[in-house]
Amino acid sequence: MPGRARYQRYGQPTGGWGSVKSLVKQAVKQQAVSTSVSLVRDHNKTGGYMCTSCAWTKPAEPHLAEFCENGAKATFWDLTARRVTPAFFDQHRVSELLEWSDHDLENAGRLTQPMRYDPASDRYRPVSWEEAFADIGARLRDCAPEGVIFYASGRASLETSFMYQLLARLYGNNNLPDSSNMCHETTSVALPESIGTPVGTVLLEDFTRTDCILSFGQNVGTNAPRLLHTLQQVRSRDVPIIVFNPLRERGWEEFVNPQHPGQMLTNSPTRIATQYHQPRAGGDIAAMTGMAKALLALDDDAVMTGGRRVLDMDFINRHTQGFASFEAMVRRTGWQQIVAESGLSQTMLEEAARTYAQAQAVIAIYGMGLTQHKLGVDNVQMLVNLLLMRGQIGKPGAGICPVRGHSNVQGQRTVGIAEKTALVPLDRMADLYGFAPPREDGMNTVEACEGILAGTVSAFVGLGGNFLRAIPDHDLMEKAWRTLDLSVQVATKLNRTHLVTAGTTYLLPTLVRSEIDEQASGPQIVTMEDSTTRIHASRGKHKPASPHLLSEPAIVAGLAKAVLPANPNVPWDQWVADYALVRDEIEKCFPEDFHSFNRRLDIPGGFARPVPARERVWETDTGKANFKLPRALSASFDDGTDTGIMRLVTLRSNDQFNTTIYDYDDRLRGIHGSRMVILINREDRMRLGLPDGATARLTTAADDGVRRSMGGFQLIDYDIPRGTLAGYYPECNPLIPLWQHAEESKTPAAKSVPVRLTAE
Ligand SMILES: Nc1nc2c(c(=O)[nH]1)N[C@H]1C(S)=C(S)[C@@H](COP(=O)(O)OP(=O)(O)OC[C@H]3O[C@@H](n4cnc5c(=O)[nH]c(N)nc54)[C@H](O)[C@@H]3O)O[C@H]1N2
Ligand SMILES: Nc1nc2c(c(=O)[nH]1)N[C@H]1C(S)=C(S)[C@@H](COP(=O)(O)OP(=O)(O)OC[C@H]3O[C@@H](n4cnc5c(=O)[nH]c(N)nc54)[C@H](O)[C@@H]3O)O[C@H]1N2
Ligand SMILES: [Mo]
Repeated sequence: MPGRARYQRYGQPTGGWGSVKSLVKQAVKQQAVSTSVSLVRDHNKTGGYMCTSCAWTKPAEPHLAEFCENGAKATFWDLTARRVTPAFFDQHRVSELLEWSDHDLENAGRLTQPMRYDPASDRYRPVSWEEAFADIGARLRDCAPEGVIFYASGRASLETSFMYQLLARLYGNNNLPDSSNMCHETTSVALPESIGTPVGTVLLEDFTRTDCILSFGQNVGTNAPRLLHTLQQVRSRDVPIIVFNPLRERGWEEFVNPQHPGQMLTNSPTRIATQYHQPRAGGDIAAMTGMAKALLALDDDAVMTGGRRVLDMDFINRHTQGFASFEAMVRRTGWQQIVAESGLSQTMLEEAARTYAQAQAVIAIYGMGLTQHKLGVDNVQMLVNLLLMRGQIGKPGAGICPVRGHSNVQGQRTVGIAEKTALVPLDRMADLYGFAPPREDGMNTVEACEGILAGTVSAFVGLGGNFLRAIPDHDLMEKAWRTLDLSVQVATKLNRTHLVTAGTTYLLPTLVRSEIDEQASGPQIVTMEDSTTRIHASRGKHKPASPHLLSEPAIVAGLAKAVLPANPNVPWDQWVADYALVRDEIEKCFPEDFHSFNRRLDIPGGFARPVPARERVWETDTGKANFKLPRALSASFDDGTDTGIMRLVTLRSNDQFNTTIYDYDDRLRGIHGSRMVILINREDRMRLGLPDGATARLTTAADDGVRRSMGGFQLIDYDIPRGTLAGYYPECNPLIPLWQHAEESKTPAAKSVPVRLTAE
């Protein structure tokens, strides 16, 4: 059990021996050391399985070992020898398990059998698959379809996801929220308006051609560490990398490649960021406006002196719309305001702009630091504006690069897991499967939560994930969850969402991706889409954790057959027997993306879906790339007038994957032993009159009549801008009001929660 946190700044580079030590510790803890050989042979390799951790792309020519510290941890965590059997549930009542931490619950091991909650004994009891499906089917048939949610966390394969969305639509709704709603939904709303595509434009090969990288609000060392291999190569060409992040994240500072014996022996790191700017949380629109202003000034000089233009006027004139009003807005905005909102000096922003202006091919990388704000959409569109000024989209070595989260979160959207009907080829599905698909938009994550709170949702089916821990307003949501009639959770490990029980609650355990998925036609292949739109095949290699597990496609089919009338156009059993048939259906529904799907499975490095913006074809309302005006300079909910309000950033540690907590070491930030910490600028702490290491309470500054307050946080003096605080997700989620989400995308604003800090 964690106690007090110890903090000592981590002076070592990312990767290196620290990384090796950390993953060996996990391998031993999970009794999964024997899987290490396969890790080298099969992980992210053609013919092997694709990592379940992040969505970063897998190269055509992999490294000898194509994995990172955190991918290896995720794999050990999946292939652990520990088991949660029916005997475990005999020993532990659900009310007892509710006291366990997120770490301890998942650390208990892999679920082995389908279970149903028995309220009389307060225990989960084993149930046969037949009985579970039949009962769930009968209950769902009794529900009004519009009150049932089909949630998906972004891990399930393209095959499972396709079947799952079809199940929801045949059942009668488009209630298909997914983890993307809490994540890069902001990207999916912002990019189509700007450049006519919901996904990034950059491919891995662009990194070999780029001569400048901008990075905003993404923590590469922890959340997409294999990207560091690429960045290291980029840096070996002396390419500048400009980072904007309130925290100095080690991954952006220095990296020693554990797969590079020379570097390991000498411990001589590669410096990654060449400029590191620390804006305040929510200060990026202002920072980017400052860079745009500096670019205009450099361009004015060039025009005056007859030098080389900084703006790409040819691109702007031929390919974009809205530049004049964008330019006017930037010229109108004063430096004083920019500096105040961003927390960065004019000199710093001019320096960043000068480096950007000198480059010919620029990639902009970003993550949750941009998407999880009130004006998250404006954040992303502002970054696109910066690129458009210099024609940096749709040419080799350049483009916009959102780094996605879950390993198939982007792909789930591609094959129809979407609550928005406009994103799905419903007419084609109607023809293919002979039914009338529901035409009304379904609920996204926030709307599903609102429905649960309002009592209009009666049942929740979760294909993976830990919904109740991942969403905002935990306390309100847990209470409301108990009023659901039915909760069905398809999962690999036990988590808190499984323990907050509904009228009827089922736990349906499934295979992990690295396990062999044997069906009637033999071992199966599944596919997923990475952050750069490349589709990869994955073949499990390990013996399943239990003989009772079903694959995700088999579970979806089992539910579908139990709830839906038979339909000769949807042969669920045949699909489960041979997933190649599901890929044929995906190809029929999405022919542009998936032509010759089964024949392209093993292209090294995957095959890329077409992205029109890569070819400078802009599928927007204007037929051009649109400059979009930000609505304000601050992306946050608080307007900065009350100095008592600080902005809380909620973060992932180096020892977690979302709500899965591997351990209590955030090595790269130097924090060990506890996650109940708040990182604070020393001056802020002194201003509040609090001693170093004091225990503090955070209270959300929102006047909606709900008190959201948490104590027991240990303060740590940290290199963080004044007015910005940082704490861990999901521990801090009770502080986030459900209604504080990004406008338009409804992504919860987890990166600048307005809070007040007091002593305890
Ligand atoms: N090992 C591991 N890998 C993961 C995950 C994991 O939990 N563990 N999660 C996966 C998922 S689902 C996702 S979505 C991704 C998430 O990966 P990231 O996008 O990296 O998300 P976060 O860790 O939430 O934080 C991002 C960074 O944004 C910075 N930041 C916060 N506020 C601001 C701001 O206002 N402006 C700027 N410029 N920066 C800001 C934070 O300091 C932090 O470094 O990673 C995926 N990969
Ligand atoms: N405050 C705050 N809140 C956030 C965020 C934040 O940065 N700050 N980030 C948000 C983001 S970006 C995301 S993506 C969400 C994540 O939200 P989710 O995707 O819902 O949560 P995870 O923690 O990834 O889910 C972990 C559970 O998934 C199950 N699981 C693991 N592998 C598999 C599998 O292969 N199949 C199945 N069926 N189940 C599996 C296990 O039972 C495990 O307990 O959280 C969001 N919430
Ligand atoms: Mo995510």
